[in-house]
Amino acid sequence: MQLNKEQIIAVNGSLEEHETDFDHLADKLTRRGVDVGEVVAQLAAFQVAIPSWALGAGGTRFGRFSFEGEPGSLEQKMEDIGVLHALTQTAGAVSLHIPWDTPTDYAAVRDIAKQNGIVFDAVNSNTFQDQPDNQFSYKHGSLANTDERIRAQAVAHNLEVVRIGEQLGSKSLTVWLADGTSFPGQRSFQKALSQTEKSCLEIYRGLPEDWSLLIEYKPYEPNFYSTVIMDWGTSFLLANACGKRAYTLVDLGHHLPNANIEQVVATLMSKGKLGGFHFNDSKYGDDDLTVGSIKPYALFLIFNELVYGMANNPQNPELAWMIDASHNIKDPLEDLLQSLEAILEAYAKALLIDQEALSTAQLEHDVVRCQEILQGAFRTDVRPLLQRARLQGGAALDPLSAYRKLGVRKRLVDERGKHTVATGL
Ligand SMILES: [Mn+2]
Repeated sequence: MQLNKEQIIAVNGSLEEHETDFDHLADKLTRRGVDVGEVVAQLAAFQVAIPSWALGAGGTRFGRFSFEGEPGSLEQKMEDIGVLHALTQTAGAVSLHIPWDTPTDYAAVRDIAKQNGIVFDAVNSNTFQDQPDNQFSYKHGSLANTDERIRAQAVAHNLEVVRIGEQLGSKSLTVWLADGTSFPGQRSFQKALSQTEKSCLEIYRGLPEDWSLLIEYKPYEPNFYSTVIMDWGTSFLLANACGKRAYTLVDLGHHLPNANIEQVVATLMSKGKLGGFHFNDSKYGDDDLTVGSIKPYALFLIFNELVYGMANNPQNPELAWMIDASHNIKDPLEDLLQSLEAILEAYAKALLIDQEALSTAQLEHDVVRCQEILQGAFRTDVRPLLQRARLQGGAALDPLSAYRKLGVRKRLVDERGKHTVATGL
């Protein structure tokens, strides 16, 4: 299924209310010294990759409730991302998970991507599950395993993922390791870390010259006593050990409660080592909830550091942005539309922060003024700016309402049936 511009323009209807709202906001912001056209252009340029595993209903460790009309193949997943991109003009990339979404027909997959204006972002490897064709099990670890043959198998899998990505135009590999222990004494921390470093280096040396390695971290789960790459510091030291094209990847849900993620972002960007970013939201742990559904102010503060870093840290590469969320009670496409909206809202609000005034207030130790500047930007209803950015690209005024008015889910169920199941968690 593909949405065309005519359908979207028709469902947008009258733009009168939008124009009134936009003009009012633009006047206000212009008086505050904001270059509104520039903000809209930055919003329009912002693209977030959709992971191939987020198009179906997510699972929990207790069960999975299927959602009707789920994509049953990679081609159908790409079509779903095409729908998101047509509605928002923000979802112009896909991040593939191998082996869940290994292409069988590369030409067909490249074709669908082209038709829908989608590029291939970072590819993701999987050594946290055993695959049917694996000789050895990852039960006791992969890149950090005590057994050299198992480490070699895990390194070979990562390089195989790179070969797949190369055929699609990807330029980076994301490694997230489940390796760790669930009980004290189970493994030597030092040996596990040193094996991981060696394995990462082997992967890094196998990358094409224009590829990057993104190293993700997470404090716990599936192991509950220790994880080898548990925090940004461990990821950072592994990235440094590998070389200049290896970076840390921050996933919002991969921190212990109350971690100051905005400070982590600032530190990594100042060192030129933040390579990728995974969006989601959480209340307790790696909950993978819709972006902005729990802590929108924290997301805004993180975006403040990202915006500052993008403007002031030329040593840091362009970031690979991705939504990494998945759960089991919403229509996955509606969920992703909500996430995309929340990401752009936080980004827009961060772009409104008067950095010069903030810097002055900081120098004057005017703590109250610092807070007023941040919260003034946060309290602004920026939705007319998001609407304007979308309308300029031929997307929907209100993507979620357009999705419902166009009856997308019903059409997908008619096409695919009620009982298809998407690969993924
Ligand atoms: Mn992630």
